Amino acid sequence: MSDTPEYVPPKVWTWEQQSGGTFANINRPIAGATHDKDLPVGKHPFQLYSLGTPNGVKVTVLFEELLAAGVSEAEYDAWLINIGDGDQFGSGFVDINPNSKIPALMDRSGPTPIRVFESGAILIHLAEKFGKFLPSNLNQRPEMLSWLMWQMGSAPYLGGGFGHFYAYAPYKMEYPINRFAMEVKRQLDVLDRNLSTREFMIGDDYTIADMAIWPWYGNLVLGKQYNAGEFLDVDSYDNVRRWAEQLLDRVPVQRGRMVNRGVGDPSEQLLERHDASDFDTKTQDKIKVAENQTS
Ligand SMILES: N[C@@H](CCC(=O)N[C@@H](CS)C(=O)NCC(=O)O)C(=O)O
Repeated sequence: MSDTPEYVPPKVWTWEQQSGGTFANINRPIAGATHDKDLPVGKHPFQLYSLGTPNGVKVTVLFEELLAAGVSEAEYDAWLINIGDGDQFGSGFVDINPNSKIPALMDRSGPTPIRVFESGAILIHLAEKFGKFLPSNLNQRPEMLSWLMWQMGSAPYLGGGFGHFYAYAPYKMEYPINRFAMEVKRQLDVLDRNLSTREFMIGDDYTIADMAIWPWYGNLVLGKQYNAGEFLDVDSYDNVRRWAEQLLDRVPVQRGRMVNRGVGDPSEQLLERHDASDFDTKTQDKIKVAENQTS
């Protein structure tokens, strides 16, 4: 091993705040709220408190897909939770998600508001509520749930494991980068083999399993995650790439990935979404950018 001297764990672990790395300022070993802060409530039946990270994008893609499919009851307000500023530790947010992670949803469509946290639970709740983006054949429901749960269990190896050590850790460490690169490439191969015989994750039906997997592994093979496309040789996963591009061609996916996004091309960022017309302003911005580039 070429990097750091061997670490000898102490008898009892203690919290070293100065451990470094991106996001070190928000990581702490204690749950619960750090400050009082009520959450805003908009006019729509669904109030989403989120950020345009892969876990957040799963849910905004589903909302945009539902609206595009004509489910007008799925109108939503998407409020920005800036995790870098610690918004996830505000009392109002913790009331909805005791785990202090985005995305968190309040379903205010009925007489009693219902909280839902964990992106997979939110996807299932909405898909079941509106009877959309679930398999048309009931026998395929276990297959859909299997891939959805596969995503929920696998992505932490990609994000918390590979992404953390490759992109966010204070210095590069060979052992964890090797360990997690190996696992992520195995996961990509799992997807590639599945998508070699199927158009979507479970076959002919586009479901919430695709919407859950795309923001993580789709973005990875499109070279949009951790700047690691070349390192992981993502171009070798032809079937995942074909599927990822196919999803990116969908307008609701393009819209969903803009919502609560605060990084990248400004014309692709919609910090908060309260109305379908919010996207039109962004389209105008894009046209202006294109016109300036050609003039
Ligand atoms: N299993 C959760 C994971 C959610 C999650 O990790 N969210 C991250 C952003 S992608 C977060 O809110 N991090 C804030 C923090 O760790 O304090 C889900 O799928 O909803």
